Amino acid sequence: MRLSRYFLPLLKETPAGAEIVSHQLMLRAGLVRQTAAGIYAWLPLGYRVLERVAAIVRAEQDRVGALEMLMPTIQPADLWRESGRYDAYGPEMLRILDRHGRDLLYGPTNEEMVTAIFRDSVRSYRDLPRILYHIQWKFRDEVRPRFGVMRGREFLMKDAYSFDLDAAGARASYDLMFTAYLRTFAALGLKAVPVRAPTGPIGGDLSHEFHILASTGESELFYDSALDAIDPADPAAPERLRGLYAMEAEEHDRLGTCPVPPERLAVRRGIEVGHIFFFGTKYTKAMGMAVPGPDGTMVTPLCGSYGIGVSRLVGAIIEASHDQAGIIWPDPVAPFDVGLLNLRPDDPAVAAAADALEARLEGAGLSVLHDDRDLRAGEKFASMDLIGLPWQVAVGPKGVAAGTVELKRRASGERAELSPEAALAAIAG
Ligand code: P5A
Repeated sequence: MRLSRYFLPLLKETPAGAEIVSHQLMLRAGLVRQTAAGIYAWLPLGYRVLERVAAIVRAEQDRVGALEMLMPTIQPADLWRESGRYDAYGPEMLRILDRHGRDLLYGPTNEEMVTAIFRDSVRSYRDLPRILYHIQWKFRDEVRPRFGVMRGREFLMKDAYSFDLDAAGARASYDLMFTAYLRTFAALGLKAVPVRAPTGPIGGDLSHEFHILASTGESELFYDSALDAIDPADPAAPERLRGLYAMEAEEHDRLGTCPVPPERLAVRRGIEVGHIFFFGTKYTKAMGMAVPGPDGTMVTPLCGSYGIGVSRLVGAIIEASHDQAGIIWPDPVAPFDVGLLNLRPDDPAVAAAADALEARLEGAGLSVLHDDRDLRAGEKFASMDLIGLPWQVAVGPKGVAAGTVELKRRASGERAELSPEAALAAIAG
């Protein structure tokens, strides 16, 4: 992809009103633009990241047998009257009137809708267990949308819903999702800490939040400092993370006695990127779902719901991975694998070498953003650092004469003069 034909509106200055680094960098690096308070348009570069994050979330849901579907954003109010949440949800719900005077709403979550859909088609216990999910935009009219996509009003969520016949099955579904979540965050290159949590307006008996540790997080966490030594890339990381103590401040205080000795207890802030709930028959009972069990008696299915903030994750990843110069994308979510810098677009030999290298990189299955713009080299390097692609390859007149390019790894800053073949081999790993 040639940058001269791309849409990448970079900002030199830190935009006023963007309080935290991820919000500043998302605006400066041309990933998003705000269109109304708490509502964002995803520009081409940002949308590629959002899609890659969603793809990883999807792969881990599919892997545990959850079934993808797509429910609409707009829901009829009557569904929520059935569960009793229409009035209870309050001003966070965006309520809409259609031309016939019927009450609609922009869905803040989908427990009611999925329960109604499943209820209307489920015939017997053989149709259970099932986990259904979708990745869809939600709207919550937050009092104080802030921190960019981190606390938006419109945001992308992966929400899954499990239906089980008995408590043991429901617990197994919950554990399956718990494991899928730890795998998802690890695959995104993140260390996410599971935290026992209160259930809030979703309701229910058992709940965990998943937090990325970052100073700008909205929650204060007490945790076993053994967590700090865990490398998210370690295949055993999910199991270790599962076992260690971590609690939100309020819950930690309520507990009174802490199982972790004081010298091992750490306090840091966390960004909640996922939240799972087991709430039993809360919605199935209120909405009249019952299926004939194996012995013919009617059974009310037990349910859980499982959310991941897909758009919030993009901000959280930047909070966890940036430096003074800009974003440092973890390889699995980077919008392009390689930033190719043509340092002298006016020099035909350099342009030919850069074009040839772009073709070879793409031929090897790598995605390339080729900066062929007529700008000073310094500005090109600064732009590439800002947008944070994992690899940079610079092609200039001296290198072309010597048969080399300069390869830089964004995360470590390490540079090397190599032949184009060697650079390709290093990137392709
Ligand atoms: C679980 C799935 C639910 O809504 N119902 C369906 C349950 N849970 S939740 O905790 O309220 O939200 C799930 C995740 O969505 C993200 N999130 C947000 N992201 C950006 N802006 C917001 N205003 C916002 N609100 C919630 C969080 O990552 C949360 O964990």
